[in-house]
Amino acid sequence: MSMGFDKETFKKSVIYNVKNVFRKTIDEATPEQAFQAVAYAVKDVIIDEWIATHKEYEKQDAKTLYYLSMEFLMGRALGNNIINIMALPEVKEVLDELGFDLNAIEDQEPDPALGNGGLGRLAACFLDSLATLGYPAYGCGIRYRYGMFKQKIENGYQMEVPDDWLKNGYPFEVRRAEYATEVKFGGYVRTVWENGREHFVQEGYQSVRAVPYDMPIVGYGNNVVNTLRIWDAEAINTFSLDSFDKGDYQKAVEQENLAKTIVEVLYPNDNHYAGKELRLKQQYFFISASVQRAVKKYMEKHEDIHKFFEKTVFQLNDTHPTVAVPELMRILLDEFNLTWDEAWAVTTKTCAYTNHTIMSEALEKWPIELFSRLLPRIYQIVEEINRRFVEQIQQMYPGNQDKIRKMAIIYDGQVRMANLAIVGGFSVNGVARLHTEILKKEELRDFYEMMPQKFNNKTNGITQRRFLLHGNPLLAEWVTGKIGSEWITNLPHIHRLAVYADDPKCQQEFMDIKYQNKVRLAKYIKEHNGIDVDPRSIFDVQVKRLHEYKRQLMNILHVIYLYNQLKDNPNLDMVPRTFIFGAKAAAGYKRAKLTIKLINSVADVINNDKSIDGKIKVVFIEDYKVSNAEIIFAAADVSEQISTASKEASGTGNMKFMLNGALTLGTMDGANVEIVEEVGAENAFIFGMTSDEVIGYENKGGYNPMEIFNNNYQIRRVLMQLINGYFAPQDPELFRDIYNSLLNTQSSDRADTYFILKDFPSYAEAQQKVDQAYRNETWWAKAAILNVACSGKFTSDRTIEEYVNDIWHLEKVKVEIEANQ
Ligand code: CBF
Repeated sequence: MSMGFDKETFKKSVIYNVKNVFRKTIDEATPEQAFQAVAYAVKDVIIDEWIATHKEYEKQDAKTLYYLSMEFLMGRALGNNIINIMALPEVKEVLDELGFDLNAIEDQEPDPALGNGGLGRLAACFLDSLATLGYPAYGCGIRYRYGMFKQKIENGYQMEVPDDWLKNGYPFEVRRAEYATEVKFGGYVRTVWENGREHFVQEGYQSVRAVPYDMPIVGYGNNVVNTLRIWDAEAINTFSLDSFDKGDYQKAVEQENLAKTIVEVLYPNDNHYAGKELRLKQQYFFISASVQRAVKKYMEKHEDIHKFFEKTVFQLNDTHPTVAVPELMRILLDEFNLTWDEAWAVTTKTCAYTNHTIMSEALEKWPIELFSRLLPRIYQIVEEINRRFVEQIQQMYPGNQDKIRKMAIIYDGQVRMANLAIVGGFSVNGVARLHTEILKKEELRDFYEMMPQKFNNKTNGITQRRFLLHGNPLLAEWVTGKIGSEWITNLPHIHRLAVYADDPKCQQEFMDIKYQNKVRLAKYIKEHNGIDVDPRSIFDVQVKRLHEYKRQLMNILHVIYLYNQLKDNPNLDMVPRTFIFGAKAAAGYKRAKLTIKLINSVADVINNDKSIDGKIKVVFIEDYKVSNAEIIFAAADVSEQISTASKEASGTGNMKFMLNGALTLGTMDGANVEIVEEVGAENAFIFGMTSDEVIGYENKGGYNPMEIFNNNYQIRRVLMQLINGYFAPQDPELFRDIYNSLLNTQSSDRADTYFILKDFPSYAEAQQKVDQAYRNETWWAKAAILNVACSGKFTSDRTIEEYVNDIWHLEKVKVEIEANQ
C-alpha cells in the first residue's frame, strides 16, 4: 500500500469532498458526485508522491524522456490509480462503509479517449510502464476538448456523437498556468544583420497561449508518479479596447478563434492521414509548447545548451510530432545563436522516431504552400535540412536521381514528414520484428542502406496491470494464487503457470473463471444490445479499429458462409458460436462504415432466425473503448487477428487477448509472428498467405479474384447475397460497393486489395479447426493456460527496457516517502 494512504484519512477526505464541492452529505451524493469525491481523495494521496518524484528527478538531475504523441488513449484512471497505489482492498472497505460500490463509481468516469487506436493506447501503456519502472518521463500531447467520438449504432449505421469528456470537469488534471508559453503561426520572416550575423525574426504572425494540464501517471507500488502533460490553447489577447482602437480588432478575433479551434477535436483517423491544415496547426502547437518547455527546464539547471541531448530525449510517436526536429533547430539557431552544425549535432542526438505503419495512406506529406504559409521560419529550416541532405545523397550516390526522388525531404511540391523524421534523428524503429524487417527491405530500404545504424526493432507491449490485474480480477487472483504476485511487475514470471496447464483441477478452475467472465460480458451485451448470448458458446472476438486491411469483412463473410451451411443442414454438428465485433470507423471512411452496417444487417437476420436454434449469434458492441475492452478481453475464447500479412505493423490487442487466455486465430502478421513463436503454433490457429507471398502478388499487380468466384460455389453464394437483398431486402444495392471492392476492377483500387477471397478458404479451414478443438475441453484449457503462461514477452515493461537500453539511456530513480506525509 502507498505510504501516503491512510484509511481513516481517506474516508474523511471523501466525505469532505462531497460536502465542499457539492454541498451535500454523503448519503445525498449522486453516483457521479461520489466518483468526483473519491477521485479527488485518491488524487490527494497521489499528490505527495507526485511532488516527491519530481523533486527526486531534479535532485538527481536525471535525463528525461519526452514521449511526444498526438494521442494518448488513457482509459479510465480511477481504478488503475487505486491499484497502482496498492490500496484496492482499503478503498473498497471505505466505500462499502459509505454505502458505495467501487465498480459503480468507476463506471461514472468518462474514458479520456484522446486517441484513435493502437498508437494512442501504446503511448498510454508506455507511460504506465515508465512510471512503474521508475524512469523520468513526460508524455506530451493535446488536451482535445472533444476526444474520440462516441459511437452510436442506429438502424445498423454508425453515428458519431461528440465526446464531451470534460463536461463535469476531470478530477485528475491540474492546470499549470505557470508553464504557459506562446506559439506563433503564419506571418513572414524578416532577416536582420546583427553582430555580423543573420538573424531571423517572425513578424505579422498570429499566436496562441499554450497552457499545460498535468495528469498523474502512477507507478505500481513504487511511489513514482510521472506526468502526462496535455496542452490547451487560450487566446493571447482577448478583445481589448486597445486593440479595437488600433484597428487590431480583426486580429484579436482571429487569435481568439485560432485558440478555440486548435484543440477542439481529435482527428478520428487511424492509419490514415487527412491532410487538413488544422491538423498541422495542432502538431506544431503542442510540439512548439513541449520543446520550448523542455529547453527552459533544461536551462534552469544547466548552462551549456550544446549538451542538451545528455539530459533530454524526444521520442516521436509516428511522424505526427516530426516538426520537433525543425522546432528544436529554430530554438537553438534563433534563440541560442548556435551555428547550423552545432544545432544539428544537438538535434540529431535528441530526436528518435518510431514508425507504426507501412500503409501508404498514413504517410504524412504537406504541400509546400500550406507548410510555408503556416510555419514560415520552420519551413526555411526544413529547406536547409533538405538542401544539405540532398548534397549528402549526391556525394554517396553520384548522379543517382532515383535516390533523390525517393529520399529527399522536400520533393514534388511536398514536405515528407517520415523522411524528415529519419534524417533528423538518431534512431528509427519499427514495432514488431516482421514490421521492422519490412521497413528495412521494402518501405525504407534506401534509408536503411544509407544509414543502417539508425534502424532497430522494438516489439510493442501492453501493461498487465490494466489488462489483467484491473480488467480480469478473477484470473489475476487465480494466477497470484498459483505463482505469487511477481508477475505484476515481472510478467515473464507468469511462465511458472505452464506447469499447471496439464493439471485437470487447474484446467477446471481456469475454465470456470473464463465462464464467469463470459457471463459478465453476456450481461453487458444484454444490457447494451438487448441480445441473449449463451456463455457456453465459443466467444469469437474481433475488436479493433475498422479498416479494410484488418479484414472484419472476411470475418463477417465467413459468418454468412457458416450460416448458409447451417441453413442447408439444420442438424449441422457445430459448437455454438457467438461472433463479437467492436470497431469504430473514421467518420469519412465510407466503406468501413458500410462494413459496420453489413455486420449489423447480418446480425439482424441471423439472430432472429429461429431455425438455426441459436447456434450462431452475431453481436456488434457499440462504442468500443478502453473500459469495455477490459471486459471483452477477459471473456474471449478466440482472438481474431486476421489482417492481410504485412499490413498490421504489430497489433497490441492480440497481446491483450493472449494474456487473458484467448487463442489466436490469425495470419503471420505483425506481432502475431512473435506470439506464435512464444506459445507454439500448436496452441494457435494460423492461416493465410505470408507477408512475402502478399508482397509478391502486390509486385505483380495483384491477383484475379474472379477465378475464385467462378470456381468456388460457396464463396460465390456469399458474395451474391451481398447484392441480392438477402441482408438488405429494402435496398438490395446497399452493399454493392463491398461486392465491387472484392471483384470489380472498375474502381481505381485493385480488386480485392486485401486478399480476402484469396485467404478465405484457409480461413474457413482454420475456423473449422477451432470448432473441432473447442470440443476437447482438456486440450482447449491447456492451450488457453499456455497462452497466459507464454505472454511474458508482451509486457510493455520489456518494451520500455529495450527503448531505455538501446535508445533513451535513462537511469532509474527511486522515490522514498515517509508514512502519512
Ligand atoms: O504501434 C502501435 C500500433 O499502431 C497502429 O495502431 C497505428 O496506428 N499505426 C498500428 O496499426 C498497429 O499495428 C500498432 O500495433
